Amino acid sequence: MKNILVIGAVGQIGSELTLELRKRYGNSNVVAGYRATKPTGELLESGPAEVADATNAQQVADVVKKYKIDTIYNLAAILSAVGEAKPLMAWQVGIGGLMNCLEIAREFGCAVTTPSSIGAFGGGTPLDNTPQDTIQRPQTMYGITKVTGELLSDYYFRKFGVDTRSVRYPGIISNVTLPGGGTTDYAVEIYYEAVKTGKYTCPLGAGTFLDMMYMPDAIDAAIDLMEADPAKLKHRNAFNVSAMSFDPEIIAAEIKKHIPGFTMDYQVEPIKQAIANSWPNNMDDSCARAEWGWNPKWNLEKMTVDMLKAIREKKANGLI
Ligand code: AKB
Repeated sequence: MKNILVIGAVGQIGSELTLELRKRYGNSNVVAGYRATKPTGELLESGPAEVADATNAQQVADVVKKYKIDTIYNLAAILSAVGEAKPLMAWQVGIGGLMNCLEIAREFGCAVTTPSSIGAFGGGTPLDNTPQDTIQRPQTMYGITKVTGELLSDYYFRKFGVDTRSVRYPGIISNVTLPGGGTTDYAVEIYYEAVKTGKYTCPLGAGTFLDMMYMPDAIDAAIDLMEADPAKLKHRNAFNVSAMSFDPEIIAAEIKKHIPGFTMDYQVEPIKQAIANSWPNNMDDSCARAEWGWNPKWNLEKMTVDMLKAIREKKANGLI
């Protein structure tokens, strides 16, 4: 990777991934691609930023040509809960955007990574220790775009030699940019509410186990996979990766260790609950470990300390 374009650079993952890529590959070599919201602060000041809407092939191609891009991180997506409200938009962004990236990558010789997700599972997938290769019949539009994305990415690799690789992310927990419209967002919101108000109303019921990961591990996964020796990759799109699995009771109990007065109640949102019920409780990520050395560093205990510290700082600085 020499010249990198991050599409979706102002989003939850993009805002942190872009800065980490700049640290590792040089500020001027990583372009922050955005659609409607221009980057601000360090993201804008530390390197190039360009309008690059994944659904606009010309815009993306122009940026790829201008900066001699060799690697595209395509993070444009409509997450699972919003995807159920806006299925056509979810398809247009998820698959229209991906097809543009794949075609541009074919023409200009770029590598492409488009994260898949636990959303790619469902409809008969074994939910415990979910295998790398298993049944994928998701019933959400988000999941359908993720499975289709995995297949298209494999197709472009086999048919045209485009270097496509990706991970299946679990819920990503972070404290820089909020997620939006996902089923796993509760695991971010709970920390903010714990610090701001000391209480949280959870949209998923007790006993709903889901895979999760702290942002630093998510960023390492994205970069390490793109740096991996291709000769060692038996799989490509997409690798199960996980760092922890918990339900709302477990994360709430962990927060309570630091904020003893914290309380949580439940108001289950049926659409989110149905989605969560169809997703793995915990994935088997042994292929990622064996093929490219995946090894997460953060568990629930360590992450909780770090999340609460960061959010308390935001509160002290009047940012939340
Ligand atoms: C969502 O909840 O939609 C996402 C995901 C797990 O892909 N965070």
